[in-house]
Amino acid sequence: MRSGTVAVIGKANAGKSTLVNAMVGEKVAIVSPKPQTTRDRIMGILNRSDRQIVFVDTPGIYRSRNALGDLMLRTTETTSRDVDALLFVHDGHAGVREDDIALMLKYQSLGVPMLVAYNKTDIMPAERVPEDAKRLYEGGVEAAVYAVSARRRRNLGKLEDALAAMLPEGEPLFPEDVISDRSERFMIAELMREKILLGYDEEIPHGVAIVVNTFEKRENGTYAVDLDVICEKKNHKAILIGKQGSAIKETATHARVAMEKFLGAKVYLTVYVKVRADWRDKASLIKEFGYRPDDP
Ligand SMILES: Nc1nc2c(ncn2[C@@H]2O[C@H](COP(=O)(O)OP(=O)(O)OP(=O)(O)O)[C@@H](O)[C@H]2O)c(=O)[nH]1
Ligand SMILES: [Mg+2]
Repeated sequence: MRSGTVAVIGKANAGKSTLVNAMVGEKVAIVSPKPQTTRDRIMGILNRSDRQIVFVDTPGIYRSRNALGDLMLRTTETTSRDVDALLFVHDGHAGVREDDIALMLKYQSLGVPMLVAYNKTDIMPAERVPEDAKRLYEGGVEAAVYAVSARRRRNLGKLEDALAAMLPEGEPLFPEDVISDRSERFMIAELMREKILLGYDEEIPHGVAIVVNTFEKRENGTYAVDLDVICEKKNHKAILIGKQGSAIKETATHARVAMEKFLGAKVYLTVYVKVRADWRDKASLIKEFGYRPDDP
């Protein structure tokens, strides 16, 4: 039995969370077209009779502009040092730039075995893949490059086999029926954040945190969920709510449907929008809203 941990790292929006979900076969991490979707490390666990691969999804590498961003980058840094292997996800569609190579070299230098997943091959000309791979090798990247499409689940079997071969022999780290280290409560908050990422322009979702006040399973099997959408500014609150509450109502409906799918039961969802000025630069509020990635 091969078993171990694989940190999934790379620039923001490269498709790390999409790839982890595709490999695990279940949605363990939210996905959106906006960079900085993932804020925390999230384990997604792939179980087979001969292997257990514990993927650790991480916040994408992005220029930080606040204390939350700093924390996210630190999370990725510390996670990368403490795993059996690294899977560097590259957005092939965006091309290969000097800073991509520099980033790969930086992680390669940690001395942890590394593979590159060259992602999004479904939306680019096939002939570019070998050209780009050559540029990476000429730039000093030593890791094997796997051309994949996380969205179309292309070439993932080969990548999985290559990752498993990098892991130590040993007992599984988690029971076989576990697919994530995160609670249902966490996922509920994340699904709300995902729908906000999808529904509003960038500056709004990046300043949003979700606080779940109530997450309760009732006797009849339904769930009661009561949550706060925290934003940074008064005018953001107005945009989030929309005319006569229309915007937040629509977003909450999308979120409720996603929560019902995830929990397999009916959900009664209540949402309030609140302002906590510039919380992303206030350590105590960052912590209060659940971002404590430095904790074990
Ligand atoms: N066409 C295509 N799009 C993809 C693929 N993989 C991911 N995407 C899209 O890329 C966007 C970003 O995906 P995520 O999985 O959220 O990316 P991420 O690397 O986790 O991003 P952060 O959490 O912000 O660092 C989403 O719109 C995905 O649907 C792929 O293989 N092909
Ligand atoms: Mg992500």
